[in-house]
This record gives sequence, structure tokens and C-alpha cells, in this order.
Amino acid sequence: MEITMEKILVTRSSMPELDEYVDEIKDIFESHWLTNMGVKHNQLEEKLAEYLKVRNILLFSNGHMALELLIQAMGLTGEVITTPFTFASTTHAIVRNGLTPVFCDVNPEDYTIDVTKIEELITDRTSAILPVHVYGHLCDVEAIDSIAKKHNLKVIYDAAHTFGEEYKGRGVATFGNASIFSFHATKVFNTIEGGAVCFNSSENGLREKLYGIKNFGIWDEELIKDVGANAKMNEFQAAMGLCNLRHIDRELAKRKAVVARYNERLSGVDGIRISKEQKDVTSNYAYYPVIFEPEVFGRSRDDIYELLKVNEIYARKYFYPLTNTFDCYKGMFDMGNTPVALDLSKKVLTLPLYADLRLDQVDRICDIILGK
Ligand code: T4K
Repeated sequence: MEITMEKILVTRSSMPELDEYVDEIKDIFESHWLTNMGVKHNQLEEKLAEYLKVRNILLFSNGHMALELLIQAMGLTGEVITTPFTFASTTHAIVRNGLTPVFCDVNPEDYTIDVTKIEELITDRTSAILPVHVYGHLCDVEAIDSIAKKHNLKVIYDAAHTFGEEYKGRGVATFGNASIFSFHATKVFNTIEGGAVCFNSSENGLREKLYGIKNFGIWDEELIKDVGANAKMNEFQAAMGLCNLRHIDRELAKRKAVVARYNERLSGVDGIRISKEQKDVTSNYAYYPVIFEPEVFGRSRDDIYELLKVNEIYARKYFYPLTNTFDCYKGMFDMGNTPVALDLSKKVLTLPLYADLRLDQVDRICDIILGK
């Protein structure tokens, strides 16, 4: 008799009960108002601002457009210091604005930008720093803030992975000049596709500018002030967000239990490095990255990836390859400038993590990794 294995993907979207979503979208069917900053959109903005403890929030069709249009709205020029250990979106958003990404290495502790290496990359063309809170690990926001102030640079955080996190009781999106979140189906909180720009600072006219730019630059029927795009969140996306936000605390608690089980099984194993809790940070348990040191552990990241795959477990190599080695950027950047990121990208595997992942499934994954 053939035994069928249970397939486990790297993540699985959180969703409300069908009835709850149907209830939420009834108004949309009654009003025929489907998009362009409708009632659900506005309700979600209000609720998220409160949840995220941030003064300004604008919703977008996805996290990438939030970032791309934020860079445009802030009028950045020349060079932007960022990291290559991230999803394609971060680097593409800089390049698609006609700017030059300057890649800073990451630190080997939490894989965020190495703040000791930022200043040597600043030139008279640098306009901003764009660090990434990768996997939900918070960047050293205090050091970045002081470097930015000293050199009069803007700071935009790619906070795609840090929904709901806090640092010393402050919402994560209150740092820097602005931050973006992703509400993609694979994220801790999703609106199917979706994203947001958030900021606390009283950036001059930023809210109005972003509001216009995500709607073709239209300020009113006869006044088109910016070369905008279309990046509006529609009412069905917002309705999904309203439902998912009601259950976010339960979802986070379930994720926490999954992470605790992984930690229990994988900590203290020679040749395996797991993430440490960050001081003063309230985690959202977004990703579970594991670093495999092949000389010590005996097997490489790629060995484990394949081993899991034959067992129908689909972990992912987030973030390999580094963005500065992408085909589309061939010959443009030197990956030798970011040796720590390069090393990590060859050793990291993000294990399956989602609220409904059962603990016996976590055990099965760990048994396979540990050869039990
Ligand atoms: N900045 C950073 C640092 C980011 O990580 C991202 C996105 C962005 C910016 C841009 O934000 P968005 O524009 O995406 O809002 C996924 C996501 O598509 C992407 O949002 C995310 N980062 C990235 C890290 O992961 P893929 O290509 O790995 O996704 P995919 O389709 O292979 O899905 C992974 C797994 O998720 C599937 O095996 C099953 C599960 N899944 C997927 C979908 C699409 C579901 O359960 N439901 C679904 O609907 O990029």
C-alpha cells in the first residue's frame, strides 16, 4: 500500500471563516462601490493606524507599489544605501525610480543592515538609507537615525515583514521618515494583496502627495499634479483586511507556539543557527530562518532543502540569490562588497511557518532535519 505524505508549504494564508467574509462584503454588493478609497478602505485605514500605533497610514494595492511610490513621493535622488539580503521588491523599487542602489552588507547576528558599514558608503549623491527589517528582525533604528541626522539623509524602512511589531512600546513604523508594510497573502496579516505606507513624522505634504500618486497623480477632476500610477487598494481587499484584523491576536499566538516548538527542537544543535529574540522587540513570528553550517552540521542548506522536498515539505531559500547578483543587474554590482550577506544567502533556509501549522508537523520537519 502506498503511503501518501502530507504536503507542507512554506506558508499558508490566514483567512477568516467564509461566512464572516461574505457578511463583510454584503455592503459592497449593495453600494456597487468597488474601489477608489471606499468605505471599507477608509475603515481599514483607521483600524490599522490604531493597531500599528502610527499617525499616518495610506493603503496600497501591494507592498511593492507602496515602496516604489513612496520613493517617488519623497523625491529621492542619486544613490540610496540598502541591503541585497531581501526580496526582489526592495532593490527593484529603487531602480525603477531611476536611482542607484548602493549595497551595504548585513550583520551576521540578525541579518539587517550593518550600521558600522553605512557611513563609508555615503557620497555627495546619497539621498537616503533604505534598510529592511528582514524576517521581522528589527534594524538598529537608533544607530540608523543618528547616521541619517548627521548626514542629512532620509530613511525609508522596508517593513514588509514587521506587521504589528513594536520596539520599546513604539509601533515599528514610527521610525525613520516612513515605512512600508506588505499585506500579501503570505504575510502575518493579509488583505489578499495589499500594502501600506506609514509614518509618524510631519513630512511636508507627504500624505497628500502619496494619496494623489497612487491614483494617477489626480488631485481633483481637473488638476493632475504628479506622474502617478494606479496602486489603490480595492474594497474586497480591504474587507479581507477587516476580517483578518479581528483575528490577528489569535493568529500571532498560534505562530508563537509554532516558533517555540521549532526553538525547542533546533536550539543547541551544532551547525544550526536559529534567530535570537531581540531585546525590547515584540516579535510577530513572521519567518523561521535557519542557518546551516555544512562543515559542522555535516549537511548543507541545499541538502536539507532537497531532503525536505522529497518528503513533500517545501521550505524556501529566502533570500537567495542576493538581489545584487540578479540576472537583470548583471555586471552592475559587486557581490564581493557584501560578503556576510553572500555567505548567509548560501546557508539560510526558511522553514514552514503559519498559524495553522500543527506541532506534530513541526516535529516531523525537525525529525527530518535532525535525521531522527
Ligand atoms: N519587501 C520585502 C522585504 C518583501 O519580502 C516583499 C514581499 C515586498 C517588499 C513586496 O511586498 P508585496 O508587493 O508582495 O506586497 C512571496 C510573496 O509573494 C511576497 O509578498 C513576499 N515578499 C516574498 C518573501 O514571498 P514567493 O514568490 O515566494 O511566493 P509564492 O507564490 O511562491 O508563495 C509562497 C507560499 O505561500 C506558497 O508555497 C503557498 C503560500 N501561499 C501563496 C499564495 C500566493 C498561500 O498560502 N496563499 C497564496 O495565495 O513570494
